[in-house]
Amino acid sequence: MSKLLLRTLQGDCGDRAPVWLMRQAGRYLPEYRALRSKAKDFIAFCLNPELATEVTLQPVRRFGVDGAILFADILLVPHALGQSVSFIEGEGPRLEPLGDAHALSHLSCSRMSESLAPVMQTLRAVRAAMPPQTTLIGFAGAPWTVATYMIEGQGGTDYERSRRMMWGAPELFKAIIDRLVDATILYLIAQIDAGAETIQLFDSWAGAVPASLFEAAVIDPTARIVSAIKRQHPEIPIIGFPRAAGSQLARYAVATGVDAVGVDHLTDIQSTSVALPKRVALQGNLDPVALLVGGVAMENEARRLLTTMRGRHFVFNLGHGVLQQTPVENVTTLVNLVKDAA
Ligand code: 1CP
Repeated sequence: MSKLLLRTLQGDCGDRAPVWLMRQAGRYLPEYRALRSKAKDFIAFCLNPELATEVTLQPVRRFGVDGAILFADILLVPHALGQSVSFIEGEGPRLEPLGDAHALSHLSCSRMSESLAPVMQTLRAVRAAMPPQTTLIGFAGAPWTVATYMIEGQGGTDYERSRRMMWGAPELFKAIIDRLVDATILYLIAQIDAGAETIQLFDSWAGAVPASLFEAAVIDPTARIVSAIKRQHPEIPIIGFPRAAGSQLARYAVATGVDAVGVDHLTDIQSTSVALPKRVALQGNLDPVALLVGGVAMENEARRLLTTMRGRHFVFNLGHGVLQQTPVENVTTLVNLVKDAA
């Protein structure tokens, strides 16, 4: 049986749009919550191949989505570089904030392959256990988004420390981005070698970058990662998701060399589709709150999206991740709707 998601990302238009959902594994699933309580903390959970494999497969089994996204987190990279990272229940990630060149000098790629070896074990195990028509998606955070956590020490800020550094200490900022480019290339090539069939780069906070710095903080680091991966694995499609990039999305799609772009729910996907070269596939862009609400409103919106994107290389997804309060049955309804639409 052929892999619809992989083929669509490689430029084929199949009989229907493939579907997977960002954050399709997570707390909204009772079977996730049952396993989550077995690990002592969230990093240990991600680095336990047995648990991570099971959690990766849960949404594939329950909903029959076309993609299995590796269960891991973008903050495993700073952890593997040697920064202290922890997750506080109900609050989110906490890192030792990175503020000077001395602290950066302690972060090194040399320990990465050892500390992230369990992730590769997870990928191999998922690949062996998943249905043959499913596509295995590897991922990493894009350098800017990961750098914001490393510099701020947490999420949910207005990125003031990161932006202060961009303007006030541009050499240090560039050195952090460069370290992350190197680390991300190593990490993603290892994921592909372990069985990932496509890769997504999450740039969740791309919308916080000042326009004149977008090239340096988002486009250039992404382009370097894409070209390094393509040199070794030209056949692997790469999805870039510069969330809330707005008017910069079209330039991102062309200048980074990605094969597909994620489109958030604030962006009009129809005009984006017209503006982007046909070789670039689109992925998105249902509002996660429409999924949470469900019912006729969700179904009408999903059908509108499918109709709008008919004839285009399109992967059905959300504009951002599944929200924790989302009723599981809404996800079942949505996935079945997309799979039944001709
Ligand atoms: O069990 C728990 O409470 C942990 C919640 C959780 C989960 C399920 C976190 C903490 N990370 C994850 C898994 C995760 N993270 C995946 C797994 C695969 C899947 O999609 O099913 C992925 C792809 C991520 C990526 C990730 N982590 C992003 C990029 C995508 C996005 O949502 O924008 C980001 C920004 C993070 C950081 C992160 N991880 C977790 C939290 C609470 C946060 C902070 C979010 C914030 O700052 O708002």
